[in-house]
Amino acid sequence: MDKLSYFETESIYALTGEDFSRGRTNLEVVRAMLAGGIRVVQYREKMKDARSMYEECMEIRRLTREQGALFLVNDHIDLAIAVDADGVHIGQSDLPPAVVRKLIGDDKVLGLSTHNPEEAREAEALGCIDYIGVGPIFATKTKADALQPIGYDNLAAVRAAVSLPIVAIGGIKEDKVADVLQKGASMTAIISDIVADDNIAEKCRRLVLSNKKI
Ligand code: 3NM
Repeated sequence: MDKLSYFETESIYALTGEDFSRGRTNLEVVRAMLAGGIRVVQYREKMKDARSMYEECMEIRRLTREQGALFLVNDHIDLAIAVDADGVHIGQSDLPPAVVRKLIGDDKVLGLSTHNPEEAREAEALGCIDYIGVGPIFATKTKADALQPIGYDNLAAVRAAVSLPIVAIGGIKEDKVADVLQKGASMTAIISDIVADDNIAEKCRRLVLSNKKI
C-alpha cells in the first residue's frame, strides 16, 4: 500500500508511551494495538539508550510489516533509517525538515509538529513534508512541555490554511475522536487513552470500528 494512503483510510494514529502503559512494555502495547486493528503506529521514546530503542524498533518493524501497518519513529532519524521504518516525525526544534528529507530519502513519510496556522503554512511551503501534527487540541499530562491547548477553532483554522493531511494530537479521548475528525483532522493521534487502558486491544478495536472512514 502507498504510504500516504494510510492518511485517507485510517482514523487512529497510535503512539507508544511506556511511562503511561502501567507496567506493560512498548512491545506488549504495540502487539495489542495491532491485534486491535491499529494500522498506524509511532514509536515515541524519550528515555532509553540507542541499543534498547533499536531492539524494540526492529521487533516493531517486523510486527507492523506482518500486519501491513505504517511504522513511524519519533525524533530519531538514525533509528528510523536503521530499522527501515516507513518514516519519521520531527518537531520544530529538530534538524531542519529539508535536511531530514535528504537523510531519509524520498520514499519515507516525513511528519512535522505544528501548533498554529503560521507554522502549518510554513511546513507546507517547505514542500518536503507529508503531514503535519497539530496540537495540543486539549490539555494533556503526557507531554511535559506541551503548549496551551489550541481547541477546535484553531484546528479548523489550520485546516483552512493548508491542504496537507493533519494528525491532531493532545488529550484526545475516545469520546472526542469523531468530533476532532469532523473538525478537519485526517487522523487522531492518541497516547494515554490507549496505552493506559485495561484492555488495549479491545480499546483499539472500538476506536477503529466506531471511526471507520471506508
Ligand atoms: N505532542 P495524549 S501533545 C506527544 O502538542 C504529544 O505536539 C503534542 O498524548 C503536541 O494522547 C502530545 O496522552 C501528547 O494526550 C499526547
